[in-house]
Amino acid sequence: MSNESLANLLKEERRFAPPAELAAAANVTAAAYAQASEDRLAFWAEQARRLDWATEPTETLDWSNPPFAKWFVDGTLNVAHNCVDRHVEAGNGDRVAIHFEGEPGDSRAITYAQLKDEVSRAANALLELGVTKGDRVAVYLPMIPEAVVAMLACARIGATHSVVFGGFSADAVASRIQDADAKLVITADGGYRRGKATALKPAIDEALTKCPQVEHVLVVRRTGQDTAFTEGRDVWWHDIVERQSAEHTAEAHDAEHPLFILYTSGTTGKPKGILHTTGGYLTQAAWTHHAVFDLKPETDVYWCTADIGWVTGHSYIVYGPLANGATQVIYEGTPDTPHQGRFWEIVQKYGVTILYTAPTAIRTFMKWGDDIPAKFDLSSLRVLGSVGEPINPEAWVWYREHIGAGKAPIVDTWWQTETGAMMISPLPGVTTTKPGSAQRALPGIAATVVDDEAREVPDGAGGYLVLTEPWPSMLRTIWGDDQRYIDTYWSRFGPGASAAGAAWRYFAGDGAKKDEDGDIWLLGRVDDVMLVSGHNISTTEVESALVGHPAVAESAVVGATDATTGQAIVAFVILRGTATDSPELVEELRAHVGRTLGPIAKPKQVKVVGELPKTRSGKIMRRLLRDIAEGREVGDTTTLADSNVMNLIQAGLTNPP
Ligand code: 6R9
Repeated sequence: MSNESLANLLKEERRFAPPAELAAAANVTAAAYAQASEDRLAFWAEQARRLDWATEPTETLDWSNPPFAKWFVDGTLNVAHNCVDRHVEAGNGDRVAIHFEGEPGDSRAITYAQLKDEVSRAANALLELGVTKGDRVAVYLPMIPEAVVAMLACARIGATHSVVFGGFSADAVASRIQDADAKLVITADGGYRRGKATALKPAIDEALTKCPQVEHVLVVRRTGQDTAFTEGRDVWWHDIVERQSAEHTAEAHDAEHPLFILYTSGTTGKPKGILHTTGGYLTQAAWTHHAVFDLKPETDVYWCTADIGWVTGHSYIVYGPLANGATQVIYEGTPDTPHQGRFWEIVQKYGVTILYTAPTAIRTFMKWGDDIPAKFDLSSLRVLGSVGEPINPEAWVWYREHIGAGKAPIVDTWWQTETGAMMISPLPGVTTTKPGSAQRALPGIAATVVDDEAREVPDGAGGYLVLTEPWPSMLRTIWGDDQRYIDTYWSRFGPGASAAGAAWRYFAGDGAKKDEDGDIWLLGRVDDVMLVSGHNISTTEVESALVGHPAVAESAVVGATDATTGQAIVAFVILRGTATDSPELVEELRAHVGRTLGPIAKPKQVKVVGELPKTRSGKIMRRLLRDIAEGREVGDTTTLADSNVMNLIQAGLTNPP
C-alpha cells in the first residue's frame, strides 16, 4: 500500500458531543489520557488494583523477551473470586448478576450469592471428575447461565477453558478439542434457536470418535430432548453438580496462569488457539468495561448480545461485567424469535441501560423498519456500544436516533480475540464522537497507522493499523505454536522487517486511516482493500456510501480481477423493504457512490441479492463473493452461519427476477 493509499475519500462531518449529565458523572474523564501518557505502566498498575489480589504484584511488565510479555508476573489472584465471591463479601450478594431470558420465554434471575454457590458446586464437580489445575476443558453450550458457571468453575480451579461456539460442526469441535488436548467436555442436550430445540450433544458424540483423550462429558439438560448417553463417560450436570457442597476455597493462581484458549478461524490455515492468561487479561477486561460503558453497578442494567463462544462474550459477558459486579441480561436466542421486536421487548422488560451489539445486527434492524423499535419504551438506554466490524456512518446514526433517542452516546469499540479487550474506542463522557470512527486508542494503549515500510503515516493518510506497546490483555502466544505467533503478528512490522528501527509492532491485519484530527477509522481486513487503477480503495468506504442511499439496507463490496484497471469494484446490495430492483436503480446506486466518494470508487457492477454470506459472528465473508465476482467455484463455506446463502445468491444472479 502506498503512502497516499486509502485516500481520505469519505467525508463525514457530523459530530456529537457527550451528554452533559453523563460527562459530569462519568467514571473516567480526559485526565486518564494525560495520566496514562505520563506513565503508562503506572496507569496499568493502578487499574490492576481494581482487582482483589492474594499477592499484590510488584512488577508491572516484563518485556525482556519480546514478543512474549508477562504482566504483573509476581502477583497471584483467583478470577472466580474476583468475579463472584468478593461481591458477596462486600455485601452485594443479593444483587442480580444475571437476568436470563430463554428464547421460549422462560426466565431466571441469579444473584451474586446464588452464582457463588453454583460456581463452587461446579468447581467441586470438576474436581470429582478428575479435572485439576492446568488441564484443558472444552465448553460447547448454548447461551444459558451454565455457560458462565462452567467458565468460572474452570477459572476457579485453574483449568484452562476452550469455549467452542455452539453452532460449529462436529469436525470443527474435534479439531479444537484435539489441539487443546482437552480431557473434559461440557455440553448440553440442546438449546433453543428460532423457535426450535436444536440438539448439541450429537456433535460431541461424533467429535469424540476422534478424541480418545476425553475422559468425561458433562451434559446440561436444557431442552429435555432425547439424548444418547455413553455409560461411564457421560454425566448429567444436575446429577453431579447439584449434590456438591457449595463451599469451595478458591486457590490463588499466578498472574500468568493460562485462563483460556479461544480459536479464531482466520481466512486461511488451521484455526489459531489464542492464549489468554489471568491477571493482565482481567485487569484490562474489567477496566475497559468500567471506562467505555461508564458502568455504575448499583443502577445500570447491562446487555451484551454476543454469544459466549466469541471473545466478546468472554470479555464482556463473563469476565469484565462480573469483575465489576454488574447486573446483566443474557438472552439465549435470535432477535426475530418470536417477532422482530424481541430485542426491544427485552430492553423494555429489564430497563436495559447499556447495550452492546454488532453492526450486522444494527443493519438488520434498519432493514426490518423504524416502526419496530418505536413500539417499545427504550428510554432507559444511556450508552450504546458497537463491535465486530466497521460500523457504517448511516447505521451509526440510525442506532443513535432510533435506539438511543438521539442522545445516547455510541462507543464504537475496536479490538480482536488477540487483544483480549477493547483497544480503540471513544469514552462516552469525554469524546465528541464521529459516526463511523473508533477514534483513538484508550488510555494506556498505543496504536497508530503505518505504511508498507512501517513509517507512521501523517494525519489524513491511510495504511495498516499497528499496536506499538504491549498491553495487559494481549494474547501470550498461539497455543503450542510460538513461531506462528511471531510470524503472524510481529514479523511484518517488527524489528528487522523495515527501515524504521528496532521497535516491536503488533500487526492487527486491519487497514486504517487517520483523519485530519489524528482520529482512527478502521477500513476492514487488509485482504479486503481493493486496488483500482493504482488507487487503494477500502471495501468499507464503498459499502458505507451504498448504505447511505435510502434504497440500500446492506452491502458487501469486493475487488474482482480486471484486465484494464487491475481490480474492478463489484457491489452486492440488499435493498430496503420499500425499494425494488431495476436497471435504473442500479445505475442510480453507481452514480451515488461516484458522487459520494469520487468517480474512481464507482462500482463497475452492482448486483442486488437477498442475503449476504456471513460468519456465525456476523462478519461478511467477502472471499466467497470474490469467487462469484471472478466467476470461480465458491471456496470453503464451512464457517458460514447459513451454508445455503451462496446457492441463493448464485441462483438469484443467474435468474434475475
Ligand atoms: C472483538 C472481535 C476482530 C476483527 C478486527 C476487525 C473487526 C472488530 C471492530 C472491527 C472495525 C470495530 N472489528 N471490532 N472493525 N471497527 N469496532 O470482533 O474480535 O472476532 O477476533 O474479530 O473484527 O477487522 O481485526 P474478532
